[in-house]
Amino acid sequence: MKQIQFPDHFLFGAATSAAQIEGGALADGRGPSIWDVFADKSGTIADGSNPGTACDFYHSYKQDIALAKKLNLQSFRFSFSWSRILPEGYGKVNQKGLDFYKRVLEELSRQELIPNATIYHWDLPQALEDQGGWQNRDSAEWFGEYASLLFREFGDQIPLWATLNEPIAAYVGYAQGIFAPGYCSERMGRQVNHHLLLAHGEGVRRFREEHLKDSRIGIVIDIWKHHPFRPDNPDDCAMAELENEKTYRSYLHPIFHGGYADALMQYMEQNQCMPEIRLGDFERIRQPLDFFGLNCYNRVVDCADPALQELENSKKTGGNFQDNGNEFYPKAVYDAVQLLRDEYQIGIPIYVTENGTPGYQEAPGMDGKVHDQDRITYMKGFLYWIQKALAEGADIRGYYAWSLLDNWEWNSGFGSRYGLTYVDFKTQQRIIKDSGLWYAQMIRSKGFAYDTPGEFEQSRR
Ligand code: IFM
Repeated sequence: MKQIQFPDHFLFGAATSAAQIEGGALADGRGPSIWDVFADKSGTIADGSNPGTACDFYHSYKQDIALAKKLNLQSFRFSFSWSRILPEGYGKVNQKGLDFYKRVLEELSRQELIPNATIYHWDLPQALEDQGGWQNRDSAEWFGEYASLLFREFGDQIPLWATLNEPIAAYVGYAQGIFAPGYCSERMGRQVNHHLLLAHGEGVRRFREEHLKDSRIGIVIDIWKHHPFRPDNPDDCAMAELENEKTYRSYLHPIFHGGYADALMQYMEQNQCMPEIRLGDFERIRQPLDFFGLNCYNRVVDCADPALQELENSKKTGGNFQDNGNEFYPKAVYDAVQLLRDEYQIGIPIYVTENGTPGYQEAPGMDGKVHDQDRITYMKGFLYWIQKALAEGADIRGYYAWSLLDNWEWNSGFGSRYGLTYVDFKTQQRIIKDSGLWYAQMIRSKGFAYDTPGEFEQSRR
């Protein structure tokens, strides 16, 4: 047996987001978000559900924070619901909304859990969407006002702040139609991306204005690196390369290099989807950051031949595919860290702010327990590669499992369970899964034993 050991100061936690766990959609003056409205349109959510109740964290936050403590978590990652605090998106503040987060922060402090807060995790107030949402260039100002309010109310109590979580979700919502608000225009998608980047820059600028002594700010971006299915096939390689540009690099480049990469500019020109970019925009976007939040779940394999791709997709069982049909490729996190270090020379600490895998048929067995061995294997694999990057000098400071609880998984509804804890959405009963028990034990000893590196190192695609 071999042993993986993390340094004492390495932070372990779990991540959540407001729209996915809180519920209380109509409670105490909250305004609707784009996801409340989108979910109520027919055919948008796989099981026809909406986030109205979700895990009812709005009412059960005390028990859930106690649960996080029971799992030995050191940090709790959550997001603020913009429309709970500013139902109209700006202007009049809903004091009851602020009070809820005060209570959550008090409870985290009582349980000695370090708060890690995201300002925006996909749930734009519908009132702002009614004014064009992220398509409106004013969105950067709206976001700035909201962020300043949070910094003034909670600044010092939160050591880790992130402006945005996975800005690509807005692109999916405006360009691909499968996320809220449900538009299908590449041009809109590229424009909203640009506005989210401006909002991010504005949020960081506002943060610096507050001179918070013990708090740091960053952004959370998901890196799903695209690989060619046939590495010696030029079409597959070109396809993967372009996808890398269109996805995570479209954020990393402006944030760290102060502009869009040539390949993306060319793509946007050729496809008539160039966003309106004003003089000075990239200076606003490229603000020095204190840390980088990396969300990493997997890689994507691209094949230019649709028939071959389909054949490949149909083989997704056994081998290095998990029972949920996803490829087991834990090296994805190592690749992402390398990319941040080599291509972007980021030079700031990295936190892995999300990592997890869904179960579609998970339910308690006859013994009342949830045996999710695949999830344990998945986490071990990613932690193995994180440890390897650390050993090679990467400055990775922490790891957050996605997620503390099964929750409302956006357009997949309740059918896609990512939790360390099983949630019965009818009774709101919680059952810690085997993965939660394993994680708690792993955190206690800051490490785990494994058989051979081969378990995690091979890609048997
Ligand atoms: O549930 C989402 C989360 O909101 C953002 N990152 C990916 C998770 C799993 O799909």
